[in-house]
This record gives sequence, C-alpha cells and structure tokens, in this order.
Amino acid sequence: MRKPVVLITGANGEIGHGLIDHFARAGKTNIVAFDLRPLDAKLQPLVTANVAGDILDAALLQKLADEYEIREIYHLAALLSTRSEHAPELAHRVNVDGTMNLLKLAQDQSRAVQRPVLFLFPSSIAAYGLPSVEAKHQAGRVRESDWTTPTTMYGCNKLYCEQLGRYYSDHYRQLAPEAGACGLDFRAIRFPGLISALTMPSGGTSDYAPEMIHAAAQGKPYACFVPERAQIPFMAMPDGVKAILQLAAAPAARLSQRVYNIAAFSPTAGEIRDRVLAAFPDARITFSIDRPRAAIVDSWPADVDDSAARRDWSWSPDYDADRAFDEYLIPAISEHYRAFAA
Ligand code: AKB
Repeated sequence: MRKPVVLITGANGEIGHGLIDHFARAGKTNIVAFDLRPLDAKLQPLVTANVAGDILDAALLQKLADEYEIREIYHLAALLSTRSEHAPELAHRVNVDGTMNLLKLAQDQSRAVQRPVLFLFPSSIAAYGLPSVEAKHQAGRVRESDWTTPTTMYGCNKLYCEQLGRYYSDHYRQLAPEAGACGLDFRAIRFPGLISALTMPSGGTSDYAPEMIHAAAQGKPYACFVPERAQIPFMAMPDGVKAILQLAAAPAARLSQRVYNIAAFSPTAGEIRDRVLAAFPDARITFSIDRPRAAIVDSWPADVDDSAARRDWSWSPDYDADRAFDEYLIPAISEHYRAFAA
C-alpha cells in the first residue's frame, strides 16, 4: 500500500519553510518536500522524504506517484518576476510546463484513488497589469476579474496557470469523461509581496521591501530600486502561510471561485523606509531607480479587493502594518541576525 502524503514543491522557498514548520507543529509529518536543492538541513527531520529534483522531470514525478499516494499538493515552485524577465522562455517552461506536470499528476492520482486531490497554487498580484500610474491610483482596490493584462512573463504564467487549474478541475477530458473523471480541487491565492523575517526572497520585484529591512538589520547600506511613491500590497509571511492553510481547509461548498485576492497593508516604498529608520536609526537607505523593475511595480495594483476571501473562507490578516513591523519583522529580524553573529 502506498503511503498517503502531502507534496510540497519549491519546499526550500519562503512559503515552503513556513508551511513545513506549521505542519510539523501540528504533528503532520507525512510531507514529501520537493525542490531543485536538497531541503534546508533544519527542515529535513520534519518531513517524510526530501527529493532534490526538477518539476520538469516527468520520470521523477512518475516515480513519486508510484511510491506515494499524493492527497494534497502545495505547488510553490516558480521563477519569480524579475528572474522571469531575464529568462522568459525558461520561466514559461518552469512556471507553466512545470505546473501542467503537477496538475496532470494530481489528476492521475485522483483517478487512481477515486477521490479529489487538493491543489493549492500561489498566484500573484503580478497577474494584474495596469497601464499607467494614474490608472493604478484611480483603480483603487482591484477585484479578481479586473485588469488581468499582466506585463511580465511571470504574471502571464500565473494567470494562465489559474486557468489551467480551473480547466483540470472542471473540464479535463470532457469528451472522454470515463477516462478523466474524479477530480482535482484547485484553489489559488493571488499573493501580495510577502515579507519574511527568516528568509530572503530572490528574483522577485517586490523584493525591495524585505531587502531594505534585512539590510538595515545587518547594518548594510541599501539602494532601493523603486521610487519612494511606489506602492503595492504587502503581507507578513505568517499571514501568507495562514491564508494558504485556511483556504486549504475551507469546505468546497463555501468557495464561490477558485482564485482569491488577499490583502493586509499597502505601504509606499517611502513609508517602508520610514518604518525601517524608526527601528534602525542608523540605516543607510537611498533610492536608485531601476526603471524596468520600477515599471513592473507601477503596473501592479496599489491595493486589492479581498472581500470574496473574507466572505467565503473568513480571511482576515493578523498583521496590519504596525503589527507586522513592530511585533514580527523588526524583533524577529533583529534576533535572527543577532543569533547569526553570535
Ligand atoms: C515577485 O516579486 O515576483 C513576487 C510576487 C509579487 O509574486 N514576490
């Protein structure tokens, strides 16, 4: 008999760390962690198996499917927005073909055991694309159905994968239902920029916020690549992890859509600088604009409407900006680097 497991791809990333940690605390260790690199040594005791490999390797995924009964998939592996602009074709392969491989795996698994496989997908505010800063500020809190004209390969990939998730859940093999039946339960969150006290993102365009805070805590200078007025939604990592878990646990009957916005706070880069300076008065923060990256941030909404998530699965963030900085980011990041230096 195959062992029932939860598969986490991109397990070494920021959300993966938070999820594995949460599952371990809840006594759930039937995790198969999948990442290009071997799992972080401190997470290894918390999982059943740690597979270093590529989501484009269909033979490796098949091997996993033969060995385990995969009941839930948290598909976190992706190339983020800045990295994807440097290598758009590679991004398409990883972000789209890789997701297709996982969706197909989930479908096959669900057919084999005759029960739906839960598939959690982190989409992004990058799925939106506003044509100008004026339009962005006029748009206000953007709904899921509005402004879905992304300007980045990553945004296009995320938006398309949301559609693939819907297709594999609701219409797969519609002309041969006997071959395709059973099901996939695809659920996605369009995440804002996430800020973790413990890990640093790499290859994203919202990275200026975590980079600014982590640099200040280490006493390093930081040149922010977007202007002070740049504004997008952000969220403290514990809320990001909470949102994925809440959406995963929500009864299917309560979900009126497959893709949800979530929001917490929406500071400008200048406001982030001010909060960092209040905590680290010696911080050396300057602004040196990288125009292409700043243009990407300008194309993302200043804020999103998360009323559907609030209504359907009782979403509500624990951390507003004050709490995120004063009770999570500043103390935990300071402690992280103090322990690092000791
Ligand atoms: C990125 O900057 O690419 C990500 C995102 C907003 O999805 N952090």
